[in-house]
Amino acid sequence: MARPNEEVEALLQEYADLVAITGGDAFKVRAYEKAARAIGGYPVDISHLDAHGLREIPNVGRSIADKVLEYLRTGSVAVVEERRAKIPAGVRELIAIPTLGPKKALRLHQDLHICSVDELAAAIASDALRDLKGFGAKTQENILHGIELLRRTGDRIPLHVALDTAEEIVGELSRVTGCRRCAYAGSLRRMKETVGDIDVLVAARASAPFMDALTALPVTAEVIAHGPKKTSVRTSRGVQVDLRVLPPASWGAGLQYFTGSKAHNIRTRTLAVRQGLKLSEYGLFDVESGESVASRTEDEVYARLGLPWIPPTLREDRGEIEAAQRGELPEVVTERGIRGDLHTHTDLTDGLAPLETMVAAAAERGYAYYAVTDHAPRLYMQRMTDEKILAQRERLRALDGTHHGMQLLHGTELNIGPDGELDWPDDFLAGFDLCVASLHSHFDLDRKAMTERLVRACENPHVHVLGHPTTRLIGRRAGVDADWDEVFDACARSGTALEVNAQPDRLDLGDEDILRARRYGVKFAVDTDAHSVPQLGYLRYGVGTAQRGWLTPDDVVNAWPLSRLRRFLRGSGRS
Ligand code: DGT
Ligand code: CA
Ligand code: CA
Ligand code: ZN
Repeated sequence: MARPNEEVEALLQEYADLVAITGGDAFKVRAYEKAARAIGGYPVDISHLDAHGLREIPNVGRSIADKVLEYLRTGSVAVVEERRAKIPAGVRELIAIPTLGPKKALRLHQDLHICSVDELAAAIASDALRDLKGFGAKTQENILHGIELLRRTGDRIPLHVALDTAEEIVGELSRVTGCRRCAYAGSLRRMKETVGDIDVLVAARASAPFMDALTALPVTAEVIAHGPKKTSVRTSRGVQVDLRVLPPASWGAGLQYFTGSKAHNIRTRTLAVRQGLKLSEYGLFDVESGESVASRTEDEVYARLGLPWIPPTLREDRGEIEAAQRGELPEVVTERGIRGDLHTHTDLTDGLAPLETMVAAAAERGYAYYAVTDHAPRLYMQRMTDEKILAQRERLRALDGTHHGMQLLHGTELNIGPDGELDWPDDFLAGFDLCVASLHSHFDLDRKAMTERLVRACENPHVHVLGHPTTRLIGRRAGVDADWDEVFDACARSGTALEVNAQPDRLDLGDEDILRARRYGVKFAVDTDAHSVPQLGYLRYGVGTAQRGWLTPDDVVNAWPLSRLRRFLRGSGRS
């Protein structure tokens, strides 16, 4: 398809969404949607057409043709810009939820200032829709279901959806009489960014009570297979769950086997064979005598293979077996090892909670320090001004140290312009303790321009963290195209940390990119980018991803004591 056609299709679809969400008439919305599809599917490059040619496209009348011409001539359309300015981009995301119409989306925005799907999910979780007319329990349930549908990425389930389900199921099965151990295994235990299905293991003498319990759980919508060794169900969210019950003596071997990955298991089995042993989900056996030599704990199984215990997040056959044999496994960063969050928002821009609430919640997590990084002026929906951010700084300074001694850093999330330029002049930037710089627009520059843009932003001495570097959205948007080796090298040289953004639909950088960036000696920041209190809890997904990228506390600037972090922020982190 010709590129201008695609661009105009997206623009008209966006206009339709904007009209719908601002309560415009349904006829107009449909007219723009139809025209969008027609132009997208039109076989001729529309940039070669005049007004007459455009109107030959089905569903394109004069008014739409005029807007297309305006776009082709100037690169934008005035009425679209006007509507855009009225509505945060995130609200448009809301009407993508299959069970939520534009009217309701608008209400959520106007009455509760909800601007994204994640915020909506958090609002429902915290019962914030309680008093909103037309949003009864049933409606909320439908919306949650719609959010799940939206988040499902192909056949694979996002990590956080799977984790919620798995924890609920493990909680239920742990209460069944006779349960010795219960845990989830598989790709979920390895914290992969999406999982195919959930593998749950139980250690018990009798399997039937657990198999029956799983099929009877409220979340179970359908029983796929029901047997003594394995039972598979599908939940109401469409997630498949495999339950296996193991004899207690086989727990360690079973957990090791079903945690995988398959590639890792092939390596451990080969190690076993070389020692005259056989490794299965039931144990590690001596081939000659048939006797079990290790099976109760994973530790025991790995030890008998001549290895230290390997963290599940490393079990991908990406060098962990060799590192373990050499005694050089990384001591991966843990959630407890993170001393502060360096990328968070408040209701001064698109966050849900006021500064005071976010700070109090962060302190509850036991952080030693915490940075507030609201959006900068260029993201003009957020209406940031110098006065507003300076007033926030005053409020923040007054709160500094008042919650369990937690130290506050005043920061901002800058927008990297098309040429790598930033929102504020250097002297203003110098007033911040910390600057995150991120891409929020112009995602389709060519590789060379994108690389230069990112490198230029990183080289600004006031930029400390490159936020969600690739800007991918898992299952929805690929990352931008850049020469990442060059960007990573620039980050290492300029002392700019790469973010591991913990938003579960971002996880950006992802594990593979982290592994690649690490080789340049780059430092990282594992941040939640929280827009609400519950999102501070997203940290676990960022830490899981950081572990999959083999990061240690030394690699992660927000695992450092504040004094070392401050040196890094002042620039002595630069080499
Ligand atoms: P997923 O569900 O696609 O995200 O990925 P996994 O890793 O959870 O894979 P799954 O659910 O098919 O199996 C769970 C674990 O069980 C897997 O990681 C390793 C182990 N496993 C399953 N089938 C095999 C197999 O044929 N050979 C070996 N060595 N291990 C297996
Ligand atoms: Ca699985
Ligand atoms: Ca499975
Ligand atoms: Zn942010």
